[in-house]
Amino acid sequence: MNHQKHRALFALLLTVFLLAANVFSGAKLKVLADTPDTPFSIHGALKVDGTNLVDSRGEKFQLRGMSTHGIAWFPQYVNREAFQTLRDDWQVNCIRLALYTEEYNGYCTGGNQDELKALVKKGVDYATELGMYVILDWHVLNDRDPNVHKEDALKFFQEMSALYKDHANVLYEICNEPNSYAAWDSIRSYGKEVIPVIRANDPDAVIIVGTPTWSQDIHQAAANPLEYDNLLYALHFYAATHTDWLRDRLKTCVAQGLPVFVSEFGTCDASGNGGNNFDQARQWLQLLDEYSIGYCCWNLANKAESSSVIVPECSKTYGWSQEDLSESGKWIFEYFRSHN
Ligand code: IDC
Repeated sequence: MNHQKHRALFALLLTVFLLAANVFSGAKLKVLADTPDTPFSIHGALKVDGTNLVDSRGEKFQLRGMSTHGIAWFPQYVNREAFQTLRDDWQVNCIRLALYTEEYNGYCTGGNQDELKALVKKGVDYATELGMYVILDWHVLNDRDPNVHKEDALKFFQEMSALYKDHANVLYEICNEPNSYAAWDSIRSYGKEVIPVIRANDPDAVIIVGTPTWSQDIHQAAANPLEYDNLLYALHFYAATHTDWLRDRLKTCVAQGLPVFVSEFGTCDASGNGGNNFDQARQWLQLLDEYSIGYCCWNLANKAESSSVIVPECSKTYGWSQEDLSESGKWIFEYFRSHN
């Protein structure tokens, strides 16, 4: 037998062996990653245990990732090479796909829903192929109260959870940042409608719930949490705006038993475009590391704003080098890499 045939036979036997190993171990063959050592192949399905997110072995697990900007505005960064750059160079394990609901071309305000969903699906496919975790972020912001577009949310999450019920690397974030008049009661009642729709398809899904005042009022959720398991409550910070007082709130809520996830943070101020405060950002991330709380950085785009990690002059959509990164980009790149 020649060399090529040998190799083909070996590959075939290996595939049969791996499939059999999966079947006999009773493991659900959820995601086929392209290389054996990916975040997902190592950590598998996640779940919430007390205040911790844990991996399939029950060990504390921290999601660390980048959030896209609004995918309607910056679709070019939803590409496989970008995610691979983030996984391999930046050493992150998670991508958050931000789907604005209300802003210009938002999903519920004139955006092409089919195209936006196709983009979300591409994002999930790439993350899945690369063995990364991926968060579907229903990016409530200008709509303030998630109930404003509840019907669309129910349809979106019904469709996505049916599609991804076997993808244990997919997490659902049901309302980015309720704000102004949107009280916890109102968010809670929205959760009581949306969560069961997801869980009917995907009973074990980890679901992230936004909290009042741009996802800062986690204490309101702690006082009256939703009665489901596998939930994480969102706390967002922007380092030049939110400091000790919000970190103290985090400590108090965790002590009360609330599972928290920082699905979005910035090193700058809350406008997304002020000066960076790296000293505060470091204090935040060190605290989150100490608590094993995960976080995603805002944002993967080259918009002319300080929270964008790529400089406006750079049109590369992957494989960025240091000079392609903004000040915040360089800082967070270093922070992510310092973990390995
Ligand atoms: C900002 C973007 C900005 C965009 C604006 C739209 O950075 O380019 O024009 O949204 O309203 C959040 C939000 C997030 C914001 C970000 C910065 O979740 O959508 O992005 N921010 O303002 N919460 C606190 C800050």
